[in-house]
Amino acid sequence: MRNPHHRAGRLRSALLAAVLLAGTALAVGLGVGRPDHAAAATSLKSLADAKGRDIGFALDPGRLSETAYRQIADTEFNLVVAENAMKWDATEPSPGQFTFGQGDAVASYAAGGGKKLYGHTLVWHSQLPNWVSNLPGPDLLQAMRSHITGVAGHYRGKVVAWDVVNEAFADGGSGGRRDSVFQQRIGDRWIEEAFRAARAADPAAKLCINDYSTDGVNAKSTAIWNLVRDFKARGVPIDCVGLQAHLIVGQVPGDLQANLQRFADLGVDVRITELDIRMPTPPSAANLAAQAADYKRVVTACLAVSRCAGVTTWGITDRYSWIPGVFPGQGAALIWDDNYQPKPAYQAVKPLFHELGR
Ligand code: 9MR
Repeated sequence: MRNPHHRAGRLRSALLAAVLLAGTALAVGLGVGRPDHAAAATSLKSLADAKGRDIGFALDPGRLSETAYRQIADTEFNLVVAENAMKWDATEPSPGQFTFGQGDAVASYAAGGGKKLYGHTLVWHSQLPNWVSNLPGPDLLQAMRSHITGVAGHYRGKVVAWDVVNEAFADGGSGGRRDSVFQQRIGDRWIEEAFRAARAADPAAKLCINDYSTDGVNAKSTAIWNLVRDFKARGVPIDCVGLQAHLIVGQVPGDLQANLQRFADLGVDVRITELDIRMPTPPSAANLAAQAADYKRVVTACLAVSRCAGVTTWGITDRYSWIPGVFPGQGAALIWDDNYQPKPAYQAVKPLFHELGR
């Protein structure tokens, strides 16, 4: 050191910085960080509200008793979807016996916080009770209609939109339907039967078809595009298409925006419904930075399409994400880490709602 005074000054600054850092860490640890109104003024929610777009998250109502979960849920999102609570196994575990306890917890959380409620999902081959899978064709159609009537009727006037049909198309390049019980026993018309029943049960809700690996232009997304075009031509009710966007870091399709736009051009709304972007765990700094750029790409693509209603992430914190359970060694896919700290992806997404859009 050429000048001892500079050295002492640097030491003092370093000490001060350390004290400030420790204080901040303590405050964050104690949950006494920014006052709520200051957080709210710069939240994703407030920025999305100002743009007229939705920023949503998949809610597990069992987690709301956790302070950090609740604080982020309250502050950062203007739309809520039930991660599991409104699925068939949760809402009609036995024939005609509807159980809405968990679903109602999600609905009342949304209503209490002035957030939109998104319905997920009326008909899906997964999380389907055995009694449904075992029905012969005519009974299955009847059971599907009455399930839709029961669930969409119960939430009538409360949901802005329903994923009426989830994951009905096959993986791979066939462009065909998934070989589900509905497809096998009812045939092609099962999807339109579901949409007609949903319209009758809740005429105000937007009715969506939702799927994964349909984010770019490919055989599967084109199969859905063809279905929407056909429904529009024949007057079968359909209002929106959900792209789940369960993505892998570094692999956001370059034609995501073009894909959103081609659906919008059919006269339906579009939405990113289940966004997460996974990577090997533990996450490297490079992958977290790449993930931030990827989140930015996805949100930017939505904001660039005026009929893109918004973006929903499939959870809040990496701690409770579905990914590690299904893809061992993968995770870190959301925008808050295991300890509820905002990740680079959070910082990357936030200004977009400010800068871009209609
Ligand atoms: O996140 C959900 C997880 O808790 C459930 O165990 C799982 C059961 O299949 O469903 C997960 O959510 C799925 C969503 O409902 C539809 N698209 C794929 C999601 C991730 O599997």
